[in-house]
Amino acid sequence: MTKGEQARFSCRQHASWKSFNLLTRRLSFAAFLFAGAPQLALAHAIVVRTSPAQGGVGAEDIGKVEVWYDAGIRDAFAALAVVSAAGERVDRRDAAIDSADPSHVSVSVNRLTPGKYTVRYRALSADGHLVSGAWEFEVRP
Ligand SMILES: [Cu+2]
Repeated sequence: MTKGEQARFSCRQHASWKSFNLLTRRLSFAAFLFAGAPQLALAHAIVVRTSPAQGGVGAEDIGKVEVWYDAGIRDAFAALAVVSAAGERVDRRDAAIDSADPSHVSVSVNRLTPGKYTVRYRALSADGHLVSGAWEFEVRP
């Protein structure tokens, strides 16, 4: 199983647990406390904002690329990579979680030449599931 397949598998697994939690809410209060409460305490992170935005335009001297999740993520696997249309990595490989905001990850980039760029993100959310994906932006002359 590739990493991508594992991530998709995790998401499906998470979705079924979510449905399970919704079901337990409809059961009696005692049953909810017994079966549903422990899972509800762990949050599954999703991306809520990026800079530049998906499909947006960035300046040549943008300096950094950023992503915000809806909840804090775990340190270990936070990654952000910026790749040019030619497939070259243009970030400085220094992706880091903001010490003042654990839901914010940024990576610095060299001066960007005009063209299309893809940003790949990956993070481990508090519930232990891997969250990953990509978005694109463009630098215009
Ligand atoms: Cu999850």
